[in-house]
Amino acid sequence: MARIFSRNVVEGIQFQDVSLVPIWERVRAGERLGHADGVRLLETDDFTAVGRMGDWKKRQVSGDKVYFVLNRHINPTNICVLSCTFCDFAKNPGDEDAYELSIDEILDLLDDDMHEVHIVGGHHPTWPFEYYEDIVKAIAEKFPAIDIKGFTAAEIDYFWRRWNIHPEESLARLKAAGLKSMPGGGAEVFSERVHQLLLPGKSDANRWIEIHQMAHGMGIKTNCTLLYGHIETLAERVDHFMKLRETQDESGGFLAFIPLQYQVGFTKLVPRHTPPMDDLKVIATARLMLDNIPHIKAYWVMLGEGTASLGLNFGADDLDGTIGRERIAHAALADSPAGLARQKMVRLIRDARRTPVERDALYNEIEVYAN
Ligand code: V47
Repeated sequence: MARIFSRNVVEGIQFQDVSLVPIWERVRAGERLGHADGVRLLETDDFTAVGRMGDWKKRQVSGDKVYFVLNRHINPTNICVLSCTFCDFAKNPGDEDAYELSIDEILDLLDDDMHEVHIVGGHHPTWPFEYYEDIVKAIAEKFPAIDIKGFTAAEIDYFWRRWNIHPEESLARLKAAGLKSMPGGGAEVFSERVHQLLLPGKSDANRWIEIHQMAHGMGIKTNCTLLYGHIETLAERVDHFMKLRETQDESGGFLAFIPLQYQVGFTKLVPRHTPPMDDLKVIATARLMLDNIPHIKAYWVMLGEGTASLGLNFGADDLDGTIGRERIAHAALADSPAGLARQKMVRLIRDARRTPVERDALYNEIEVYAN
């Protein structure tokens, strides 16, 4: 029997799933979406309509532009006191593949062309806080043109738990040393159920939010993330979006949201990673729900280059950066390359029929690559 599709075209979008039409009407009217809307967007098979809505919303914010940055991810150590069940990166001291980078080794990974360094590492059992401060100082001194984006809220909380250095103090000292912004990692999923199952012992949702709000209050911009595609439910993903949106209403310092697709690696919480259709719906739903966060990244390292480039038509306006030698996703067997050249970033963005814009960590434009 022939399958009959409805032919509902509303304001330029053809809907196969007519339950999305009221959502589209609210998006066009500039109204906030609710929890049920978010779940509907993630559930539906009409992913092209979801993508068109996400793209429309993206264009309201950044037009045709898609940002990228010449950057380098540096993970100073993989030695970590935690054993989060989704993480392949963390090692114990003495493990064959455990490593610790010296400040000179870190400086050797950077060069003058770069505009951002992203620093995230394990919760090291004995490295004093001053070592992190010295890393930031040394980079700021040798490479004044590189914006330093470093330390997840979970690491800032660990400095408190391990060394009794209050987050306000560690953030102030890191800022004085040269820290410009903070990455969004460590948020995982703001669900107490998931937290208990996957990361007991790591700082929880309230603490993550508190530290980001503290940073915002001190003029430090931050990013935010969601780790999805493991044991979380669709409703828990949407709860997470709503909490991020509330946080941003209050303190306003999030620059970008990055959906992190769970890399199955050796931890295998689920048999396979999420299919591209789900990744694209997560990007579009984030764009539509997070109406107060300006940038949404399609993180090519975890999504792969193809899905990331498609994500630029589903509401994402940022491809992150060239990255250099990424270790967290690659420890979990990500099959993307470890880094991409500037020309490759430009090509992925042009493939998506968008205008590449090179930026710094704070989204100041460095160069627009006219098409
Ligand atoms: O905090 C760990 C996650 C994060 C796995 O702010 C995993 O601009 C997937 O936060 N599969 C680090 N994810 C990456 C991160 C990030 C990346 C790019 C840009 C920005 C930004 C932030 O990766 C960790 C954790 O949430 N993670 N293991 C895994 N198996």
